[in-house]
Amino acid sequence: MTKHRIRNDELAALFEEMADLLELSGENPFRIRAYRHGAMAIAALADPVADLIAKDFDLTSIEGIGATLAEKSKVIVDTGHLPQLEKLRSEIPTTLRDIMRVPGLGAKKAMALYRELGICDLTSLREACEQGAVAAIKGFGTKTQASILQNLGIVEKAAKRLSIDAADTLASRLREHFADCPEIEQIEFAGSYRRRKETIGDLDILVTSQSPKKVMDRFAEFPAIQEVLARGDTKMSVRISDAFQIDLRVVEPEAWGAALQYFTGSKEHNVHVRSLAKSKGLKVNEYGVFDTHDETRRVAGRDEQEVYRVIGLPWIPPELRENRCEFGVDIKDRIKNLIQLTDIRGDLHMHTTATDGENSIEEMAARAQEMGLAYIAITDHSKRVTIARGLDDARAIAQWRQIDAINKKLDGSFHIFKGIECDILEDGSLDLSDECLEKADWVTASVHFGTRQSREQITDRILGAIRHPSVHSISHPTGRLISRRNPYEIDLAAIIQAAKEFDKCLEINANPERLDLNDIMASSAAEAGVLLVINTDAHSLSNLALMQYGVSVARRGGLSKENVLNTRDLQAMRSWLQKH
Ligand code: DGT
Ligand code: CA
Ligand code: CA
Ligand code: ZN
Repeated sequence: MTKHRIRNDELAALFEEMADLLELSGENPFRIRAYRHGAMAIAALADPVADLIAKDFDLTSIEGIGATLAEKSKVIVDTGHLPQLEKLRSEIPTTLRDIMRVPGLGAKKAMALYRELGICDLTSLREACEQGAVAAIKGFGTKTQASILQNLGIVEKAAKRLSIDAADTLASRLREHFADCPEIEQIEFAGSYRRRKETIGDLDILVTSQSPKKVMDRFAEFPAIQEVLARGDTKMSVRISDAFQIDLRVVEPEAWGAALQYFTGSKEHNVHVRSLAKSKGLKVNEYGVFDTHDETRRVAGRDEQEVYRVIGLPWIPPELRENRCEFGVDIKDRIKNLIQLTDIRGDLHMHTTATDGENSIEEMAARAQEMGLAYIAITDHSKRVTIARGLDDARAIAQWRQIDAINKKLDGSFHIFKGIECDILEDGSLDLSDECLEKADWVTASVHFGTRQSREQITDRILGAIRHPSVHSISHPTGRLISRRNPYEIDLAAIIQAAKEFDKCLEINANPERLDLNDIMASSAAEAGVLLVINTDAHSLSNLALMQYGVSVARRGGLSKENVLNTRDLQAMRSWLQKH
C-alpha cells in the first residue's frame, strides 16, 4: 500500500481482503460480515471516502459502516497502511483467497489444504489433486478430489476473459441465431461489450418481446450452449464452451432505455448517474427513472437518450461510461469531437511478403484503397527480427524503389509511404543505418528484444529512438500481449514527455491482442499534447479491418480527431512528414 489518495474501490478491496483473511483464520462471523458489508457500502458510495474524511464527515452515518470500519478507513486514508491487514497477510498467504472460491471448498477446506499440504494457490492445488495427495487428507477423499479438479477447470477458464474481437464473432453468431425469432422486437448487447472494453467477462443480451418464453426457447437452441445455468420468467443464463457465460434479459418496451443504460454500466458510471439523479429528486434503476416523491411516476425509460436527458446529461457514448471524464463540464464538446472510424484516412503500420506478412505491397494497397483510405505506409521488419527475415539496409532501399514504381502507376488520390518498422536494439541503437533511415518517408521504432531489461534500460532505449531525427513514431510502446504477456516495464511519463518535446507520435496498435497504448495511457498522452497514430500492424489483407479496435481504444480514452495523426488527409499528412 503506497500512500496516494485512495479510491473507494481500492478501499473496498482492502476490506474484502480483510474479510477473507479473517474468515480463513477462523474469526467470528459477525466481524467478518461487518467487513463485507462495509466493503459493499464503500464501493457503492458516490463521494470518495478520502474526501469525506477530509471534511470530517461522520462515516458511521452511512448504512453498513460501523465505528470500527470508520476508524480503519481513516487509518488507511491517513497513513496508506492498515496494520491489522498487514499482520494477517504475514500469517496467511493471500492467494488462499482464490482457493476458498473454488466451488465446493470454502475457507475451512482451503485452510486444511494449506496446513496439511502447503497448498497456497490454484496451481499447487491442481498439482496436488493430480498426484492424488488431496484424497489422502482427512475429510477429503477421492470423490472430493475429483470434483475439485473438475471445478478447478471451470474456475481457471472462467478467469479468462474473451478478447473484444472474439466477443464480436460470438455476438454476430448470436444475432444470426436470433434472426429466426420473430418474437424479438429489439435486441442489443450491453455490458463491457457495448463499452468496447479490451476484454469481456461475460456477454449481456437485452431484448424486448411480448413472448419471453419463445425468446428463451430460441436462446436454448444456440448450438454452443453447454449448460443452462438458470432460467426464470425474464432472465436466462447459460454457459458456452470455455466456461464463458451469456446472460439474456427480456424487458418491457417502456423500460428498454433504462435497462440498456443500467446493464451497459459500468458500475462506476451508474453509481455516479444515480447520485446525480438523486440530487434532482429522481431515482434510476433498470426499470426507468422515477420521481422520488411518487415512485409510481416514471419520468423516463423508453429510450436511453431520455434517461440521460432527465438527469441533465447528454447521451453518453458507451465507450466513455467508465466514470473517468464523462461527468466533466466539457463533456458536450468531447462527445461532439470524439473520434470515429470514418475519421481515419490512412494506416501507417503493416507488413508484406518481404518479411512476415501474407500479401504483397500491391495487394495491401489495393485493399486499403477499397476500404476508402487515402494512404498507407509499408513498414516491414528490420533485420534483427530474423524469424521474419527482416530487411537490412539494401533490401529496405530496394523495397522503397519498388514502392516508388507502384506509386507512379497510382492516380495520385492514393499514396504508399515508404516506411520501416525499425527495431530498437538491446544496446539502444537502431537496427538500420542513419543513411538508410533518412531515405524513408515514415519510420516507426519498436522494441521486440531485450524485454527483460530493467525499466530504466528499456525506457532509455525508447527515449533514444524518440530523439533520433529519422524516427517518427514508437510502435506498441509497452509490448504487452493481452492475457499472454505483461507489458515491459517503462517510465511512460518520461516517454510521453519526450514524445511531446521532440514532436513524435505514439502508436495505438489496433491489433486486439495488443491494444497498445491502452485507453488510459492514450488519454494521458493526448492530455500531454502528444499526437497518437492508430495502426493495424496488419500482416494480411483481413487484418486491415482491425482499425476499429484501435479507434475504440481512442474513444475510450476520450480522444478527438485532432489527437490522431492519421485522421489527416493525404495532403496534410504529406506536409506533416515534410516538416518532420
Ligand atoms: P464484464 O462482464 O466483467 O466484462 O463487465 P460488465 O461491465 O459487463 O459487468 P457485468 O456483466 O457484471 O454487468 C453488466 C452491467 O450491469 C454492469 O456494467 C453494470 C450493471 N450491473 C450489474 N451488476 C450491478 C450491480 O451490482 N450494481 C450496479 N450498479 N450495476 C450493476
Ligand atoms: Ca458483462
Ligand atoms: Ca453479466
Ligand atoms: Zn509490426
